[in-house]
Amino acid sequence: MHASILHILNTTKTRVQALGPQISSESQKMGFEKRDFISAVAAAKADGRVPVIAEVKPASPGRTFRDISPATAAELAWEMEEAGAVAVSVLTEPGVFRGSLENLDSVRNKVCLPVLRKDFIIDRLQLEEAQSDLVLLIAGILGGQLGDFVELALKKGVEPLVEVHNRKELDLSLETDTRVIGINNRDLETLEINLGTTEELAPIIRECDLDHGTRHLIISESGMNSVQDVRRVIQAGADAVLIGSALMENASVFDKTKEFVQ
Ligand code: IGP
Repeated sequence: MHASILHILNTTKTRVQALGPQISSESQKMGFEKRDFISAVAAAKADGRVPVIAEVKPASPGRTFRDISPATAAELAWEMEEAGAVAVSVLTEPGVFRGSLENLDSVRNKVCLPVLRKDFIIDRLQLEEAQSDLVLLIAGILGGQLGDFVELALKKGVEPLVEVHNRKELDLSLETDTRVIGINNRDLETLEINLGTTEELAPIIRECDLDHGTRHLIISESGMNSVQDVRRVIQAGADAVLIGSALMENASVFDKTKEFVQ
């Protein structure tokens, strides 16, 4: 793991330890109607849009994009929705990524799209502390606990998006009941990008689907800056793409999202 990721895991652990008494899962459930990501992707494909999960990300290791208050997050998400994005991803990790649960709530109240919680989930209490339609589960962090977290999310009615970066993590994820697999083109040890990761792993998922009569949704994540990049990973077999930095860097999130959606 890269030093910044190890730092996040440590601070997350400390934060989660303080969490217990605040959580009330019963009150959380009230009025929450899950938005279906899988059919949103199918609908986008049916009307010829590239399924783009657009990410609200204030910062990433070594980079700051913009200050994002809950009001700003809602505005950005609205631009993403107007431009045809299929879902919105919201960073909630408060340290290195400068995200917040308030941004997540604010986005979900503003738009009708499914919302993904992007964080470093290491404890089941984190699944109680917020409401989202999808939750990121990172295979390289959860290891042998991955299957349990997938079950827990499914039981709560939250769609797990299991993130993998190599063959070993992919094999682990294929043993779980997840329907959505994210192939992260960024290596969490070096933070380097290689879109070839999607080209290597997507065909393995497709082959496994053929053998087992399953149908996973494949999300290619990270490092896409151009329409060509997006075409490349879709060509490799991705059903959807997850894009953050390229949108956050652009003066117009609407225009840039639209460019990717086409
Ligand atoms: C977006 P990019 O390169 O477009 O900003 O990447 C997203 O994939 C990235 O933010 C991400 C991430 C993560 C962030 C992928 N996996 C895990 C935090 C935690």
